[in-house]
Amino acid sequence: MTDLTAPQLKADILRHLTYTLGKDAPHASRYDWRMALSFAIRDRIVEPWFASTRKTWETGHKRVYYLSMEFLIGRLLEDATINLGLRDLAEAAMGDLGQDFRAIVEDEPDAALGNGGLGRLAACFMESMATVGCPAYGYGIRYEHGLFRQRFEQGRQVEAPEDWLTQRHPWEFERPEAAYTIGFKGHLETRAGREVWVPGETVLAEAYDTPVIGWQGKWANTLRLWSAKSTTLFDLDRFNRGDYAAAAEPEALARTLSRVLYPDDTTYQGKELRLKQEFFLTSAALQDILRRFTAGGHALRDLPKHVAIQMNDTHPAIAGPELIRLLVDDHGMEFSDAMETARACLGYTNHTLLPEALERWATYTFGNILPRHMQIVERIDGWHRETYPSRPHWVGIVKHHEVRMGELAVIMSHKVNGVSALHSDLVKKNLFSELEALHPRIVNQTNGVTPRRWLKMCNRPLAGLITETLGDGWESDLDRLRGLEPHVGDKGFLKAFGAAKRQNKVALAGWIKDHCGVSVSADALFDVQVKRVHEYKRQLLNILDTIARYHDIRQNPGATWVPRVKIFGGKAAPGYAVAKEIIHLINDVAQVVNNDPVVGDRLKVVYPENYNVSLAERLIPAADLSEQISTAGKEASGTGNMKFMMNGAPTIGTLDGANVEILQEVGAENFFLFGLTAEEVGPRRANPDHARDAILASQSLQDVLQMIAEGRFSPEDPGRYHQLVHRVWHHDYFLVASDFEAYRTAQAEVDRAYADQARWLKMAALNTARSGFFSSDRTIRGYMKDIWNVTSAL
Ligand code: 26V
Repeated sequence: MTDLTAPQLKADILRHLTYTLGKDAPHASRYDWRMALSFAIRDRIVEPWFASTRKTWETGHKRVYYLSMEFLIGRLLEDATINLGLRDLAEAAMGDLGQDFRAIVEDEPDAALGNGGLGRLAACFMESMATVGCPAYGYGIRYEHGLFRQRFEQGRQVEAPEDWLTQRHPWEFERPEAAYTIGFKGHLETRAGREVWVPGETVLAEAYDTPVIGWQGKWANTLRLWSAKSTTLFDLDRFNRGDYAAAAEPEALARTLSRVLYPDDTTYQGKELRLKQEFFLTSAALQDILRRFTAGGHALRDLPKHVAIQMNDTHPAIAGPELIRLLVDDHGMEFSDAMETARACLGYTNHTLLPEALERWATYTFGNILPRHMQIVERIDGWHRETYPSRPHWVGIVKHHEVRMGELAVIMSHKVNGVSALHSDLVKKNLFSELEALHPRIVNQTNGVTPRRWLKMCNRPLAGLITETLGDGWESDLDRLRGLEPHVGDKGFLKAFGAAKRQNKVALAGWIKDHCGVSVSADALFDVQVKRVHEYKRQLLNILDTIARYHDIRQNPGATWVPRVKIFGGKAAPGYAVAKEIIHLINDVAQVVNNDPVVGDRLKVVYPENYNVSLAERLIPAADLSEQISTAGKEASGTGNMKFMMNGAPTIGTLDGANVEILQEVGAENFFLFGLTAEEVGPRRANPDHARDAILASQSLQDVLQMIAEGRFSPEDPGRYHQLVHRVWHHDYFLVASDFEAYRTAQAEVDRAYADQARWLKMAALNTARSGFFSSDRTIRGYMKDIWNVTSAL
């Protein structure tokens, strides 16, 4: 793996610069150099990739297929060099060529083919499956435009299209030979007693493969993304008649299917195009899976022995009916056998309990776009009703003229999993309790994150210290971090730990100065909340606390203050007005606080634009405090919380999602716990005066709301936040007011702990030392054993 030398790598880079890019070194741009380096690195992935594929074929090993509408990959260049053990060599080779490796790495656009947690989890899983040697394909859509770019104009979020594919994507291989026809609409005909679907529209799904290399290059899998092409290339008749725009219409229309990622992860809105995208991905994947399976010469009844298909949320839940359609209509299997076969292959992961995010399609829309599938869904529902006669009348897939994708996914799966212990419990007890009672199948797989990207790559100072202290090997055996525990009593170690954190903070301070125009001190406590902006995640609670702190500093500037930098990051769905208002408020508060001479370094507020994977890699290693403050019962797991923990940032958080398990691992003395529990939330809400009572009991909250209502942060438009303040008083569904005082108390405890640097560093180091459980390698091994029934091929 590392038998490559710097001169060889240099020669490879120059060869690609010359023969792949057609550029002479003196005239090469940074882009050219990045391409040349990427191709040279990619060359090193191809061998292990072929070897892995070959071995899987030869041994007939079971394969996992991970179906996801989102893969939030980020950049790939540095990640690939790290997993190949070539990072330092690549840096040296580029240096020899007069190029700055860091600048080259940062020239790569993020592949932002996802919204947030769900998509990033899929990316971490791909890396972990390759690391543990689980033969797998990821299937997704090759969106031309990923998640929108976010800018602020006078504090307001403005969206612009993202265009990662306008540059060449050096990691993928186009596979024109792997293309499938996907049908929509049309009608059904009965031929020889069988239903036949005659689609009214068709598009072509063409494959693009990206190899995913695991740690130390021992195994590589494939991420296969589908791009939509027209089945009829070009309308020559129209062209000849001079109607040039119309001639290109079929191509343009087909391509809309893979044009853009849906940017709304808050509310499901029965949009036809979304359903078509979901079917496009799913049908292409299943056709590909069956083609590969039959090429292996097996009988279709043996599918579950060789194939495990995981549905990442309900987005690909049409996989149940589509697999049945392919087995019955195309391969002549009996319906009941097809049911059994499909269910033995399929698994479903639930990622949210929020009712507004659960997918339901009007039977009208569903039946219009997928007439045969509508018929099959009804057949499945009937089968389920007959198989479980005790099924309550309100349970089922088709209800009130809607197809409920959650119920469909559960019924079609042999295993269903939640993503943290608490969440899985709630899925079992609330969301699917009746289905679970009829046929228990819900299990837990607590999420994880890949320590290669989220520690080794993004935090070189800390990773270096860990290797110095523990030696090599922790990267793929993260429980070894426990070996740091004996060192947290050692002053020298703590000092080095603090120095690593400080180095990251200094680097971030420089970046903030350059990109946000705000000077922050690296001595201040860096308090970070980065994630999608959602009411349930309660960025509002954080900014209200920030205002309270601002108010107190102004009242008493002479007191001893632990200086803080409040750092926010995250996008709001373009149509989510309340979330956008919260962003605006945070930016308005930043303006006032950062320019108040009374405050100085005691408090700063920064909100960099366009939070994405790359920015996360910059912020998380520099964080002192991790904000995980959702209303209990609402955050399925969280994965950012795990990244902060690994990077030595203690959490201030509620008992929600995986915070519960973080608290368990790290111990209460190293976690700032506050707030209502999931069980207390319901009864609290039942009191119609809950917000009013909480506000009247807190002078501080009254002052804060008063300041906002008076226009202290929007002097040019004093009424700007009247509605927002009104909502806190009268429609505080997420219990911001009820948790406010508890949050303030926890924040005061944070100040006290940070003021004692020896105590703080110990807490921080213990967070890293006890984060081993949150490696996605552990999660993937759990899926392999409990859901997929597949072993490592290594
Ligand atoms: C939902 C929807 C609704 C329909 C339209 C498009 C769309 C796109 C994405 C989503 C995803 C919402 C679910 C989600 O992202 N859940 C997050 O999953 C993370 C990984 O399991 C978990 O850590 C977070 O707590 C959870 O919010």
